Amino acid sequence: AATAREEMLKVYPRKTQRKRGKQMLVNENPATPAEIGANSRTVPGIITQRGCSYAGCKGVVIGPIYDILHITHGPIGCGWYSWLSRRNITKIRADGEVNFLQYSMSTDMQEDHIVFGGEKQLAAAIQEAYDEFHPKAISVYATCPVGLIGDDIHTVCRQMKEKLGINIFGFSCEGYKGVSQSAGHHIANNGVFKHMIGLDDSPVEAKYKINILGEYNIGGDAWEIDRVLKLCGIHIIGTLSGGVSYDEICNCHMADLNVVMCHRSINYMAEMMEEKFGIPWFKVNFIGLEGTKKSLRKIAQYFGDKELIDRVEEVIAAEMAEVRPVLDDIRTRTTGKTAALFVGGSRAHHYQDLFNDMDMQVIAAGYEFAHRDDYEGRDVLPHIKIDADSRNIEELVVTADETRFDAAKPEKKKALEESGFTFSDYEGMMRQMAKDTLVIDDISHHEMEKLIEMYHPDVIGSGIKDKYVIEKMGVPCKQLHSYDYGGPYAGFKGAANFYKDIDRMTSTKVWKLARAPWHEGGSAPAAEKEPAT
Ligand code: CFM
Ligand code: HCA
Repeated sequence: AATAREEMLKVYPRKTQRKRGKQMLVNENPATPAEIGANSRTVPGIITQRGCSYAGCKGVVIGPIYDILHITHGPIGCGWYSWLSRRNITKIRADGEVNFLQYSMSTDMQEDHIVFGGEKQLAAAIQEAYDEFHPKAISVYATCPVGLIGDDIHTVCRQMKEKLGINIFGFSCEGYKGVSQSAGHHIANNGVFKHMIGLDDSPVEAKYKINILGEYNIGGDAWEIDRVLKLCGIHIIGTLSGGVSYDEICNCHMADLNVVMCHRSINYMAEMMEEKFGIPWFKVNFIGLEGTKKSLRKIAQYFGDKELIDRVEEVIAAEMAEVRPVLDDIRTRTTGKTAALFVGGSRAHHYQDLFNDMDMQVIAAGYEFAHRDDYEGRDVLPHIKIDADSRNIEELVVTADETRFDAAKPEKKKALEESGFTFSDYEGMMRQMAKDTLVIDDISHHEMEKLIEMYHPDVIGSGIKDKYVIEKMGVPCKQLHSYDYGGPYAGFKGAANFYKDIDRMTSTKVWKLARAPWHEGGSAPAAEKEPAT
């Protein structure tokens, strides 16, 4: 692994070597992870897979709320780019509901708006959208040029909110706001918290009420999680923000517990809801059989009712009886194969569990934009240096709600903690990875090519920006963002889907037959070379 790392760094100028060197580690002591350089600017000229702050705010966190109208204030490209390109799927679940996600609304800024200002255009767009659709709420997203010319989207939103009498709010999520989409997550969390959370105090009639935070229903994952929890008798008030409605979000502070799937995109919300309402949170993972079982058991333990604990065991037994034979069969072909995962800010970790289920080894992994805590665990939080790029993003000061803070919850939390139960926890990716595996933050195309040449993994989990580069080198690539039209991969049925897809991809001989034109008469395709160890 150390040689591979050196090989990757070799071509860079000295200054880049120093910077990238900190972002690429050999995981020498998994139990005490080394410090990794993360959440810093990509070196100009390096081909990165990262996105922008607008993508993280509109595309990822708020965009999936299906019955509010999302208006992109900017040139049409930004609205176009984020128009159904992420697979956060939705359906209407009750009579009278609306789903606006098939629309892409934009102010379609032109040159004269950049020169003379686009505020009038924005007010007109909100009016037009309101007249046409009469939504419950409208949210407005600023793109790079809007921030550069200084359009005051928040005043426009406030004025239109007064005029139309519906909830209208804006996000200053200009693409350049941070070093990646991660900044947009934080901006989105702040906005959802300020403008939606806590608006509706209607009681929810259910014995065990939770929210799932950081689950976006890619390929139907949230529906599978919902199915399993329903079988157990656990009620989800809101899934933030997969397949979720405006009303559910306004009401989700009525939950007993928040469980967090994607720590990177939504840890801010979990913390703020605890401070304001007293709702405790812990990390779960519904990707992989072990993670799913562990997460269900932990939720049952939190409530502590024997009836629920028993019910969860019954559900696990019944679901495992279905998926175990699938896994047993597939393992005969996947055992010992290798994988590398480079995805976003949580999946490069979560999906290791599914590969472990299949007895496959993850030889290298990394996030695109996660922070040190997602690599090394939340215990490093006090030691993370705040730089100019992160200081850019507002930190909300949150205090306990005078009437709605439920003091019984922190008491319950304390009692459970005394018995060894953990809350507000995330141990990060590196602790779970094997010794001497490679950990690479914000991997570049050059490093990916070197990795393939040296390790030739049986499959790589990544995204659209490098999928075909990888496949041209004779390695199958599973998109772990969109699932390549597949999924769900969460929960029990999702795990079975994943095993089957990976089995197909790693068992076919087609990759060995792929011969790129430049190989004609030249060197053999990578697939025929012996993998390095
Ligand atoms: Fe969280 Fe996500 Fe991810 Fe993410 Fe994303 Fe995504 Fe992702 Mo693409 S919220 S960090 S910003 S799990 S869109 S659903 S797949 S990069 S690993
Ligand atoms: C985003 C969205 C994305 C991109 C996926 C990819 C997604 O970052 O703006 O690069 O393949 O999941 O759709 O992460």
